[in-house]
Amino acid sequence: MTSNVTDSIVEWDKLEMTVRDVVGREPICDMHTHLYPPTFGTPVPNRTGRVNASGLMLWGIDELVTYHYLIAEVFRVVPSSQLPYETFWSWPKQRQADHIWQYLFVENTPLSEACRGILTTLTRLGLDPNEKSLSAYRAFFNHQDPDEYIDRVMELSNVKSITMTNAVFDDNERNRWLSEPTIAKDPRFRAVLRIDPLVRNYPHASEKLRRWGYQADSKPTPATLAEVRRFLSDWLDRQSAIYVAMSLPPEFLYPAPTADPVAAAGQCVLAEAILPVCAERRLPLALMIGSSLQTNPALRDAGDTVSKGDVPSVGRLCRNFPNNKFLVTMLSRENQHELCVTARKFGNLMPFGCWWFLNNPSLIAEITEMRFELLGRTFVPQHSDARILDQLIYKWGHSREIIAGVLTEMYRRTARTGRKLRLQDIQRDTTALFSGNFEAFLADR
Ligand code: RAT
Ligand code: ZN
Repeated sequence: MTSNVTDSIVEWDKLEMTVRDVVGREPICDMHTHLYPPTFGTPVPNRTGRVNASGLMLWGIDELVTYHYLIAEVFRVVPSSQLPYETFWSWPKQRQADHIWQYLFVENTPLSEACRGILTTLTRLGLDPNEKSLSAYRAFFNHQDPDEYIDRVMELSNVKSITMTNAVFDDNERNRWLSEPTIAKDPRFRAVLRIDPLVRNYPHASEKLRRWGYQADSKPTPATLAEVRRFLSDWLDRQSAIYVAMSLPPEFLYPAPTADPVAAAGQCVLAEAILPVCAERRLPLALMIGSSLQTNPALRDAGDTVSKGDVPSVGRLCRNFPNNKFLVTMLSRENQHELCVTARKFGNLMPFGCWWFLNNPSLIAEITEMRFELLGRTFVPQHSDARILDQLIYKWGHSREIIAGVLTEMYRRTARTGRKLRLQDIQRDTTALFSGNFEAFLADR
């Protein structure tokens, strides 16, 4: 684009079209997913024939349709009184997928965001979303090569970089890193060290640390904390992780209540091992706050829920650890305003994404508008949280559309004051929102 084009003032009646065009063309850096490259194995049948039952790279129709959001939804339509949870879980994945397709897509109108996502994905892949069974889709996916298919999905979703979630306390994942040191050399993917158990349940995590050769007592003594720091350093080096992450329960408080020894131990590990290691390496710590695990354990991965977290605790962490950088997302709608206000007070806090149960059009629009109003463009509006590769297509397709709509409205308000908007302003803001703010936060030393 020549400079006089980018310098040109965008006319009022072209504003929406221009914003949608710029936002649609902007490559995305997806800062939180649960996606993996093929080196981590894939359980999905495909034309390479390299199928690995415990593989972590999930993609294809059966994975898409059995996404845990849809499992929760199918039990609304066919409740456990008609189909016991254990019966559903005993079925092979294909049968589970057939059941979900039948009840959420064939016998009912797919209205929910997770259902609509499947339809968007199929359509963008050139498939007809009206099929009565999954067989035509299966035939399509069986003909894909996982590695080439990643390129196709990244192109369709216009995602330039995928950030993984590398859960080191998951034995399947951990063993893969240990047995194959070059496992994460795929330039399309970046690693993130995920360490929930260290803070959520340190005494339990310490048992694993001991098994792995770290002299970590179940109480966080000074010698133990040094060993936890050594463990973190080993894994940060092994993964070349770009940040450290954990999800925390709604009850998370800083400082931790002294009457709760597990929370107190977790806080000690956070304050004296995790945060110092992050500060020393200038790596952000991502806190994802508000997930209550297993409110209905029979639903397994679909059984978690949301409650309000404590935003003042986030503020206290930002204030007491000024040399740390915090990426924070909160699961409860009610926490969003306080989180924005806290971000106005602390430059080392970057709010990000509309997480999980917030990843719905009405809530993305509301939260994004509020963030613009309180923070200008200094936030990361969205991450996909995709667990299944193909979801990038719909999660980003849907979010781009909503963010472009909100951004247009913000520009209209600004333009109404008499301020002129140039194409380059729109381009600069869009790049900041979809990759620049995150990259700058990572790079800020
Ligand atoms: O959104 C999800 O798929 C959740 O199950 C969680 O994985 C959550 O995103 C997390 O990272 O803990
Ligand atoms: Zn996640």
